[in-house]
Order: sequence, then C-alpha cells, then structure tokens
Amino acid sequence: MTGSSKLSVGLGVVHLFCKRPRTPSLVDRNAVLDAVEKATEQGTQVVTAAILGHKADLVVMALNDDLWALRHLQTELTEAGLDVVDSYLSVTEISEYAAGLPDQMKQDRLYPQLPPEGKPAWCFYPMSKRRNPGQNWFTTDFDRRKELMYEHGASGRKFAGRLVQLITASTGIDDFEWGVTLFAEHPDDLKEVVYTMRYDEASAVYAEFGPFYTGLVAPADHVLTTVGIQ
Ligand code: 76R
Repeated sequence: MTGSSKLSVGLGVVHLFCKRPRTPSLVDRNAVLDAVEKATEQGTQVVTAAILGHKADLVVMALNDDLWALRHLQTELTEAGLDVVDSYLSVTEISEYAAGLPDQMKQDRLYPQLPPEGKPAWCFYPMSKRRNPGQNWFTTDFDRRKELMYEHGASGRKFAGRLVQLITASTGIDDFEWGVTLFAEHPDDLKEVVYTMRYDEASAVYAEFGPFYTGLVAPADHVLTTVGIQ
C-alpha cells in the first residue's frame, strides 16, 4: 500500500460537537474517559469543553498528524454513547502571509500545545474569504492581501497575552476555508477580539462566517459531569 494517513507537515484537527442522549445513562462515562485517556497516551492532543446553548453539549477537539488516530477516537466516543451532531475537520498550517515569522512561531503554528494555561473561555467558528464580484479575495493580488493581513495581524496583536488563536486550514477538506478556535481569559474577550477584527478590511470586506460555538474548557471528567453524564 502506498500513501499514508499521516500529514506530511502539521497536524490534523477534528472538532467533534457532541450531544448526550436524552437519557444520560445511555452514555458510558468511563468509556468516554478511557477513550480520551488512551488517545492522549498515544500522542493525540485532546481538548474538551462544555458548550452553552442548544447546538451541542460538549466538544472534543483532537489533534494528531495521523488521521486514523482521529477517526479511532471518534469511533470510541460514539460507541460510548455520545451523538456527534456537528464536526469540523481542518489542518494546522503556516499562512502564506506568515512566511517571515521567526522559526519558533512557525513551529508553534504547526504544532501548537493545547489547551493554553489560564484561558478557559473557548469558541469555534468556520470562515471563508469571499469570491464576489468586486470583493474577491482570490483575485486580489498577493501584495494587497499581504498588506491586509498585516493590518489584521497588527489588530490581533493588541490582544497578546489575553488570547490564543488557532487558525486551521480546511479548503478542500470541509465546508469553509478555515476553522477559527479561540482560547481567552474571559468570555467577553472572545466578543471583543472578534468585534475588533470585524473592522479589519480583511474581515469587513472579505470574510464569511459559519455557525459559532462557545464554551468553557475543562478536563473531560469535569465536562461530563457539568453536562449531566455521571
Ligand atoms: O500567525 C501570525 O501571528 C501572523 C499574523 C497573522 C496571520 C498570517 C494573524 C494574526 N492571523 C493570520 C492569518 Mn489571524 N485571525 C483570524 C480570526 O473573526 C474574524 O474576523 C477572523 C477570525 C481571528 C479572530 C484571528 C486572530 N487569521 C489568519 C487567517 C489566514 C489567512 C490566509 O492564510 O489567507 C485567517 C482566516 C485569520 C482569521 N490573528 C492574528 C488573530 C490574532 C489575535 C492575531 C495576532 C496573533 C499574535 O501575534 O499574537
């Protein structure tokens, strides 16, 4: 067999948005915890968060360079009784506008260590850049895009220390072009950064957004308890 389930560079990232069944005893809590523990021991980074609102009860976000590892975790979670009601698949990347970053920062973009300390407020949304007449990111020349991304980076840096952003690429992989995962100190930081960045031309003119999910990062056992899986 040729080819590989492994990425040649960076990590695969799957966000699994799950609901507990109406009868919570149908979920095998220990099987969920075992699946997370086993995946972690085998080198998958797993972040769990309780989600607020009707879209999901919890999210299991997992990163590994081997997509089979992600698929096995998904199977074990569903076998344990969780319903995956939405998901997003993407990969870490170094943006073409970030070629000039110091090597360490580039490594951190490709191989992030998650979750960051002291940043429990979490949100995820997918986004794309427009391809409308007069608003087409992909027909805009590179120097202009670079200028706009520089403006975007500068407005983002005002949140240094309060926020960790993980921008993962999904063109050709999922319905939008990027997944945006934010980790913040306080829930209102999430609103502030997204609101502020809406004024960057790269977002104001060119960005389209999918559904937003917001929650609180915590260890898996705590997340299960808070969503009623005892
Ligand atoms: O990686 C870097 O820090 C370099 C500068 C930078 C790039 C290249 C950067 C900085 N971003 C880059 C690329 Mn970003 N980012 C988003 C969103 O809601 C919205 O309007 C947009 C969602 C947020 C909140 C955010 C935050 N960024 C990108 C790309 C890829 C573009 C491409 O390749 O075509 C997207 C889709 C995107 C979207 N960005 C930052 C932030 C923040 C907070 C920073 C500053 C990081 C820091 O320097 O600490």
